[in-house]
Amino acid sequence: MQVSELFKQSNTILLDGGMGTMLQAAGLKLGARPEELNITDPQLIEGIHAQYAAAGSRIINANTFGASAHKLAGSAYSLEEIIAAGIANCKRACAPYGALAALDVGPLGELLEPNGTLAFEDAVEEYARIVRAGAAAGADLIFFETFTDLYELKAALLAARENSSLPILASMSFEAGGRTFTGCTVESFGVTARGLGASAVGINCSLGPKEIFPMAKRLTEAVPGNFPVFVKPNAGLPRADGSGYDITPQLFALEMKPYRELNLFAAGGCCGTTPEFIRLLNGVFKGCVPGRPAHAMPSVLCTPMNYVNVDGITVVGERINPTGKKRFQQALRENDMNYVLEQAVSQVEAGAQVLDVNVGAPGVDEPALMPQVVKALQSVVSLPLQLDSSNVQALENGLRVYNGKPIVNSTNGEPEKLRAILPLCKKYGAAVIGLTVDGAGIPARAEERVAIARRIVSAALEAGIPREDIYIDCLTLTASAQQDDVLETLRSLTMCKQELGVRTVLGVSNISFGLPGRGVLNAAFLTLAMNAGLDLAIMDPAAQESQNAIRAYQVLSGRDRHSTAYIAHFSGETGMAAHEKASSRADSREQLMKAVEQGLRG
Ligand code: THG
Repeated sequence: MQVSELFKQSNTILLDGGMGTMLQAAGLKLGARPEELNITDPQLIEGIHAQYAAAGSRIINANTFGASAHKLAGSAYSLEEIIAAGIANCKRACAPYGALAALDVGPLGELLEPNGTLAFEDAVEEYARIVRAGAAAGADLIFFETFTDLYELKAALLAARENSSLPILASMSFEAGGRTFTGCTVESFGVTARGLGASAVGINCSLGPKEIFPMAKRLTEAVPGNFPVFVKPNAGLPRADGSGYDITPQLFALEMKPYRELNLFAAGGCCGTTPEFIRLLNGVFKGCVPGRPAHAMPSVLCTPMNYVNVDGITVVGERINPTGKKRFQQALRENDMNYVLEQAVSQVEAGAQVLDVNVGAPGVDEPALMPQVVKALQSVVSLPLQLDSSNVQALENGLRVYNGKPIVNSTNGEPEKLRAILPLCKKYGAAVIGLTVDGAGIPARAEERVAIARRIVSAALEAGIPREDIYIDCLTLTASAQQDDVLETLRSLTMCKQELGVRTVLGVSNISFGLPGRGVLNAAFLTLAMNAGLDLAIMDPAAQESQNAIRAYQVLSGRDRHSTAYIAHFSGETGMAAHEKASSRADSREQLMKAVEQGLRG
């Protein structure tokens, strides 16, 4: 098979099975570095690869899983020597069968910040070294597997994209509850890895086919129908006596049958599986066609633990923004993260679903501060972030360290802006907001704003950003100064949604500048905007009139079925219930502030 044909197969292809299992059977001592065998016993390694190729594996993973600088510390061989030998062994075994040789890459064996001490850019550099060695040795593709930290996978994916043009298969390991050891969900993995340029996403290790199946199904639903998905389950669960895994090749094949309906790109085995397991999969996947029907893709923003499906009104907290606030500007100049984190925590409590992050102020080194603030926020709150900056370098620095899929609030319809921002959003897998303003200012009429939106949308699509990740802001003007434009903004919003099929966003509070009773106007405008099709509302989440407008709208639009959320909220506002609610809010506030302190220390 040619690499260029990898994703054009008409049948689900087979991956290989366990390497460790085979090496132990061949007498490898526990504690020995299996990767050194690439040099000390190449025939043994080539022979195992060849057994898999003969069993039908079309992609064979080289014996390079643990070839990281940290894990090889003290070895007589360099990382480059071990990888070169590993790829060479694998290629020799693949050649007679036309199989592809993958550079197999696992976690580095060091914990990344903030859980450990390895800095993100150092992790990128370690992976870059591995990728360069694999590419130089002639690997056909890169296989990242058994990751449990999404942040580490991001470092690996960036390194792969920046140092090779090889296809990348990315696979994480999940516990029975559908989260990795560090808490990452299947959906956050699928969405984030796809955004960062993985060619295929998969699940391997930890569990057997039966346990992995529901997670694999979720993974297929989190990515487009034509996006390749694969699995490599273990041979069941480890036996209690430590004597290996609990299912036979036959039972493994039986448990793999349901996967046919997921129309996977590829399937194989992990710990405990042998060539016999793979051989029996030929029958299981015979005639199984990869790729599922297209399904409407949700607009998703996420962090490892939190997945926001922007379907209907979503609240973006606006308060991490120093504009016009002396105290906030001073905090940023003094690098007072605690101040920023308090703004974050209070907005989480008030019900924000996404947080806008703007750290631009006079005397602030925005490119240096943005990533610091993003990291500090992500160590304390799990909400997705909206990176808000007109400084392209600040934006890239923030995007680089962000863990998950963010949204960028930075561009308008000016061509040079679009040229700078859209490739960044594409590279880092971010959604993007485009404002309907260009060099000539904000057009008064809806048709002209839609014309700018149309240019933004086609530039974004051309840059490779999927339509569901494109958000248009038709711009809230002030009712006091531009009364006739209020309804024009909403008319253009509806047109953008209907004609361009994109999501919409508005900063709500602009509407009321210069008028009294601002909360009333904000809430009324928000209601009109929701009815016009608003998806993201940038607002103060603590503004009760606006939050109540959302609660009411969810009832009136039929989204809050049987008014359940509405009733729960308002019945809690009376008598003892209100008192208890207030004190439980105080408790959770205390917990959050503790987390803030820990986040700062850690
Ligand atoms: N569209 C997009 N992005 C935006 C806006 C928009 N970003 C900036 C702004 N508009 C939305 N963000 C804020 C942030 C803070 C405040 C208002 C909007 C704010 N306002 C106080 C007020 O309304 O009185 C003033 C400061 C205070 O004292 O609290 O804080 O439209 N895409």
